[in-house]
Amino acid sequence: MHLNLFHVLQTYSEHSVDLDVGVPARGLHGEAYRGHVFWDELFVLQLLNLRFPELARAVLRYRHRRLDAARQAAHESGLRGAMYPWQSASDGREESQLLHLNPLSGRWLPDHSHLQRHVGSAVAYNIWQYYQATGDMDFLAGPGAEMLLEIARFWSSAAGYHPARDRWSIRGVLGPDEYHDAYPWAEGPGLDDNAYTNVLASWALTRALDTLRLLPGYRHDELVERLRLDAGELDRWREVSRRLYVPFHDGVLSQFDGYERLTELDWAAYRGRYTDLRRLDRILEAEGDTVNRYRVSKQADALMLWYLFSAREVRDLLRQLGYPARHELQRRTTAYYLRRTVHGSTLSSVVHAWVLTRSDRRASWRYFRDALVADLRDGQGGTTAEGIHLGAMAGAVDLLQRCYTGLEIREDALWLDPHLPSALGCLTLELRYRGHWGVLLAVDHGAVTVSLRDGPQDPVRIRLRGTTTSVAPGETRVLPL
Ligand code: IFM
Repeated sequence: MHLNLFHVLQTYSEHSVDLDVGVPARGLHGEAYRGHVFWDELFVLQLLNLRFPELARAVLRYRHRRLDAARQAAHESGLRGAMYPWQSASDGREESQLLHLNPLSGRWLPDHSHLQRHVGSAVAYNIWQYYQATGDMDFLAGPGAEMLLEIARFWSSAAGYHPARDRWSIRGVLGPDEYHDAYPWAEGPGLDDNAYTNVLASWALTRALDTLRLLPGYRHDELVERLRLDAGELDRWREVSRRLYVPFHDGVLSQFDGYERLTELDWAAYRGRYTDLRRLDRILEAEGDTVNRYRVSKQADALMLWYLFSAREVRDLLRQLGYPARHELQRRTTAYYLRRTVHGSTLSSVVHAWVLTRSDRRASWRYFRDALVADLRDGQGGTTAEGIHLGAMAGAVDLLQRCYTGLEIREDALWLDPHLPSALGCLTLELRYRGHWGVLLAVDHGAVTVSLRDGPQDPVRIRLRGTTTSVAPGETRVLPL
């Protein structure tokens, strides 16, 4: 765990605060992906928000400096707002490759990964979480709001009305699962209504509207005028945020519309023939087939929703969209995709450890350990020499920080709901939260102890399983579980 944190802090330290630093997927440790920035900061910033918030803010400012490039990208695609690129480098343009090599077949193949449009939502999510952790209204009212509003504008313009369904759709995109880039029955690339993309777009639109309400009056008026936001556009945001289409099949979230038309892979046959299925896409292509035909995933996609949001929040998001999500949706969806996922990305272990915490603690612990040692053991097929997997390194530490403690920031309180794996006797953390330099949490199987360093700040409200306790600076409270 210390090594993981060390890797994160090798990339960032207080010396990076004033630098123009983003989150290259492989840290500053190697040349993989030519140092490109993807969406991996989604797995890194949640850790930094509660430990080194000024670093999280520096990374968000990096995105803000590239807002014009994202606006330009949207404009060139005939859309409005800001379209953050899937892969980018220093000038913020799209840098995704157009071809990639399958070493198994020796063929160069078209690469459509730039259609992963969900990066902007990751930026929006990070802005909101940073604001929740710090209460930094200067940032929210400044660069934060500008990015949030432009990202919301992008989603609203990317959504098209589907009259037969009386719903809005986002078509021609890819989700986080990079295996699927086209329908096997279609000529062109792109998939429709990726559940993760749509739910997050709805969330981003709602947060942008909330942000407008939160802004100080002068800043609200200035942004509305400068971005030329009128009532008609805001009405459309409201409408799209409530009526985006989300596909379901067999009582689970569908990764994208039409997923149920794909074929089941003969897993037993493939497991018999190959020892490692993580690059099933390459295996199938080399056999003259395509992974697009099958219900298989490289990494967590729909399940990302339960990584970013609590079960209750996912239910609320789906209900806002008019889908009466039941309690068992998470369990069923997790079991469904888990059976069909090969974890070809280290990020997948982080997400699965997270979503399995409550339903299968032992499995969660296994995935946690996979993420934790991914670079120590060079577990991703010899790729660590090209750079560490920063998202997995930070994500593994964050599993201890927020997942196993059940830590969330909601309604101006720290919510806790610990579910420690049995292998963990006790967890102690020192966090920063809204101006408090030392919120000490000690969590074991019987109690949570919260201590606040002395100082002039307001008390912190702790919500533990239905009870709210206020802890003042200098105070220690033991809260039994
Ligand atoms: O961003 C990730 C992606 O989700 C999976 N492939 C590697 C990328 C860079 O880490």
